[in-house]
Amino acid sequence: MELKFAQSILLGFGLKESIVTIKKVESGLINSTFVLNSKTNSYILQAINTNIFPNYEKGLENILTVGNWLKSKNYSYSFPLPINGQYLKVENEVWRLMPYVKNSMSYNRVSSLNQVKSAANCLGEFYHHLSDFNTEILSITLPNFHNGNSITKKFEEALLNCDKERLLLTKSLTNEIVKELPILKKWDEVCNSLPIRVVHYDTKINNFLFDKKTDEVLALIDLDTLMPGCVLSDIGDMIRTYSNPLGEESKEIEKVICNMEVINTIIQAFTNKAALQKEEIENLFFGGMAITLMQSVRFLTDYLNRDSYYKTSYKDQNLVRVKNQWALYKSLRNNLKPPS
Ligand code: GN1
Ligand code: MG
Repeated sequence: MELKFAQSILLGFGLKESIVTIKKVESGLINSTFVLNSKTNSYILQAINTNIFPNYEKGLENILTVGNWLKSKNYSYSFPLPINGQYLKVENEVWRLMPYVKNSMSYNRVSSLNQVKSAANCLGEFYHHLSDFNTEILSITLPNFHNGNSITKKFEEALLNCDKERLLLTKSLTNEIVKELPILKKWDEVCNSLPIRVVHYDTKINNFLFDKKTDEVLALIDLDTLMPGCVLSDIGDMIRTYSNPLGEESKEIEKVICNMEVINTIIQAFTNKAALQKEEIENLFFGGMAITLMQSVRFLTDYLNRDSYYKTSYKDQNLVRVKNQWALYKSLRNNLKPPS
């Protein structure tokens, strides 16, 4: 990104500081993210992928409504809101600017149980403060986002219409994954039987910001998917990403084995803070397993569709992601029993 362009966006948000440096943030598979530094302040500038988030205006309303609620509840973490409560449209692109959370950093994989506990505490407090929030005032900005049936259908369509070379290359893996699809059906049944809550829907490890000095969580960020849903989506994505010792991009597939100590820590810390119902607690393990399978199917669908959804930086990256998630799923399945 050119300095001149970033400067004009900043001005569009009414800020007259001079930008000194711009750094592209490489994590995140959907939006494009940059850190802007002026002499006195730092900002996060993001271009929203409007193909994937066509309802971004409603999404912004969700973010502001939940942000204001949490402010009134003394939530102990940062919840960085878009500056001016607005997005800026420039030549068909939609931009938002946010304050940079000072002294923060993120991880793609876990390196201590303290990080796990700190993140689960943060999510637990989020659920605690939002337990009496009326979810009906939020918009469903991504209909069927974690719906097992809809994800299965998209996968089956891809199997019919996809790149035949890629299909051939993934034949045995695809067959194995197809055999597990009933788990996604079970997922829908379980989720439909649980209370509707405010769900972040993207609680993967690199969406938690940690304090560079203390290694405690400062914020849970990336709020485009904030909408009504079921707690298993969030605890499931935490289990999926925190229990994976190497992170979702690792090519060392044989080393991708879930860490049960991490999973038990997540569940214990989370349930200590968030007052959940018995049926929710009973299904937290299952949530991790089902979300990991769902992510295997989503990456495989995108691989078959020639990488049209997730950003990739090398050939067959989505296939590596599928293999990684599938290995994690199998190790979870060995440890966790789906509900009967
Ligand atoms: C996407 O944008 P990002 O990287 O935070 C995806 C998540 C997946 C994740 C996998 C809207 O999240 O659902 O779990 O990639 N977001 C959307 O890394 O599809
Ligand atoms: Mg996201």
